[in-house]
Amino acid sequence: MHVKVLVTGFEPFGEEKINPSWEAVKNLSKEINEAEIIKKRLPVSFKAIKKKLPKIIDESMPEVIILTGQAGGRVNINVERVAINVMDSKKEDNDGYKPEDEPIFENAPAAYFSTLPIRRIVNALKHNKIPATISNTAGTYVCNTAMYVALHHTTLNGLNAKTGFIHVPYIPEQVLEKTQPFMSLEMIEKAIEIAIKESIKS
Ligand code: PCA
Repeated sequence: MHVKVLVTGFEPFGEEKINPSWEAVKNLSKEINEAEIIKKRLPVSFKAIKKKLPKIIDESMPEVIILTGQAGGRVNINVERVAINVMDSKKEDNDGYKPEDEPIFENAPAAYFSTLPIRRIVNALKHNKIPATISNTAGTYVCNTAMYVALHHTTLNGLNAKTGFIHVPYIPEQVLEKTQPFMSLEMIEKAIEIAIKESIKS
């Protein structure tokens, strides 16, 4: 069977000119281990994510959904375990919206666990000498919202898609003027490719 994998990265936000998640995703092959790779760039906007991401999922009907985003300051690949039903931000998103203690959806579950094989992905990354860890918080900014929206949508609609989120560190060109951890773009690309390969295994 022809497996489809939806892989997303984000547009830049804050002071940054680029977002390493999209830089890595856009360079992925169109086909990995015979799976079709569908790549999409997402807006850093709480409201746009709630509107657009379910549509993107319905249009592509993937078997696997891997969302990726930048986590400036994190030192390695973070495979997220959980998304929580909260939007809370100290900085405005790219639409100028700054929620405080707001639920993503009213009367919806407090949290969803990733349905990707997160432990297997981290082990495979380490096996390939890529520093990686399971992360127990995707934050409360737009990335957590994207992960929650995707899991809520697949759950409510009974879609059979393994779904989760991977945060990536800055790449070197972003840290020339700040003392922050980084990882090469090539290593991030390889990490996402490995995560895809592990996720399409049954
Ligand atoms: N990182 C942000 C949003 C977009 C991105 O790449 C986050 O961690 O929420």
